[in-house]
Amino acid sequence: MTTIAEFSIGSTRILDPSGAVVGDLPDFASDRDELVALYRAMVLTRAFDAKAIALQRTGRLGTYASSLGQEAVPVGLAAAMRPDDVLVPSFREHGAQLWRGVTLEELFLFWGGDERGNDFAGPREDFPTCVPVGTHAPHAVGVALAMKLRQEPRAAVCVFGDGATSKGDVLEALNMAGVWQAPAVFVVNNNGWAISVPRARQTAAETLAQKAIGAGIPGEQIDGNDVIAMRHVADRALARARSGGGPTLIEAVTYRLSDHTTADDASRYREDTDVSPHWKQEPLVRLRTYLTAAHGWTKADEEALLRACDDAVDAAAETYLATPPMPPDAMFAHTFAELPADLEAQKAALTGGDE
Ligand SMILES: Cc1ncc(C[n+]2csc(CCOP(=O)(O)OP(=O)(O)O)c2C)c(N)n1
Repeated sequence: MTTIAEFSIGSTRILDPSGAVVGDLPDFASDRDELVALYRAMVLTRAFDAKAIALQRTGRLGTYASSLGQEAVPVGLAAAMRPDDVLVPSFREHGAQLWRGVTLEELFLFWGGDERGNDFAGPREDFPTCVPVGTHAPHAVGVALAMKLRQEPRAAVCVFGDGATSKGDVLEALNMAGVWQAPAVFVVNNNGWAISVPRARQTAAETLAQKAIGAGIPGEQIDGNDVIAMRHVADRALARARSGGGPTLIEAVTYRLSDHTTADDASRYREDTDVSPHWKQEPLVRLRTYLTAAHGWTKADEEALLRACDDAVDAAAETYLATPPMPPDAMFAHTFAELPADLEAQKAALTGGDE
C-alpha cells in the first residue's frame, strides 16, 4: 500500500492554566488595554450569567443556557471579528454578542421569551441565537457564499457545540463550505458534554477539529480557556477567509462548569470530582493571573471592574423587568409576509376576533 495523503491536527495554547506564557505571544497581547478589554468582556459575561440564573430561579426568566467557564471562546472570537463580519451563534455565545454590541437588556429579553431581544440595535446583520442544535451551520455557509459572490472581504462566523458536530447539518455545512471555498470560520465550542452525553460517546474521532479534513478544509484545535489563543487563531482564520483563502474549523477545548441549562441537573450524570479539576483551568483566573504578573493588575482594579459589571447587569435587569410584555398576538408578526389562513384563524381566536 502507498500512502497517498497524510494529515495532522495542530493545537495552540499561549497562556497555560497557571497564567504562564507557553507560546509565542501575538502582538495584541503585549498591549495591556487589549488584554483588559478581553478580561472585562469575560467578567461581564459571567456577571450576566449569574444574574440570568438568579432571575430564572425566581421565575423571572425562561430556561437559560449558562456559559460559565466557557467565556474565552466567544470573547476571543468576537475580538477577532470585524463589525461587518457576521456572527451566526448557537445558544452559549453571550460573550460574543455583548462584545459585538448586543445589549444586556436584549439578552435578558431574549431569554425571557421576548423576541425583541433578537432585534438587536447593534449588529444588525448578526443572526439571532439558534436553539436547534447545528441547524444554523448551513445558514452560515449561505451567508459566507453571498459574501463571496458579492466579492466582499468579510466572513461568516458560526459557533456550535461538540454534540452538534455529530449532526448532518454541521457536516454538510463543512462540506459545502469546502466546495465553495466560502469565507466561513466554524468554531466548535467543545465543552465536553451534549447535555448528559459525554464527548467520548458522541464520536470515535480523536479530535473534533479533524472533522474538517473530510471536507477538505483546515482544522485545528486550541485551548479554549486561553482567550489569547482563541483570539489569535481566530484572527488568522478570519484573515484567510476574508482574503479568499477559504474556510477553517477551530475546535476550542473548554469545559461546561454549569448545568447544561437551568432545566438540567448535571449532578445526575457527573460527579463533583469530575468537575472540580476544571475550575483550575478556567479562563478568567488564568488571564487575571497573567494580568497581575505582567501588567500590574491590582486588587483595586479587580474590585472596580467587578462592581462596574455587576452594576451594568443589575441596571439592565431592572430595565428588562420593567418592560411591558408584548401582546400575545405578537408571535404572529415577522413569520410570514402574509399569514396563511390557518394562522389568521388562530390569531383571530387568540385576540377574540372573528374566525
Ligand atoms: C435539533 C435539536 N435536537 C435536539 C435538541 C435538544 N438539545 C438542546 S441542547 C442539546 C445538546 C447540545 O450539545 P452540544 O452541541 O455539545 O452543545 P452544548 O449544549 O454543550 O453547548 C440537545 C440535544 C435541540 N435543541 N435541537
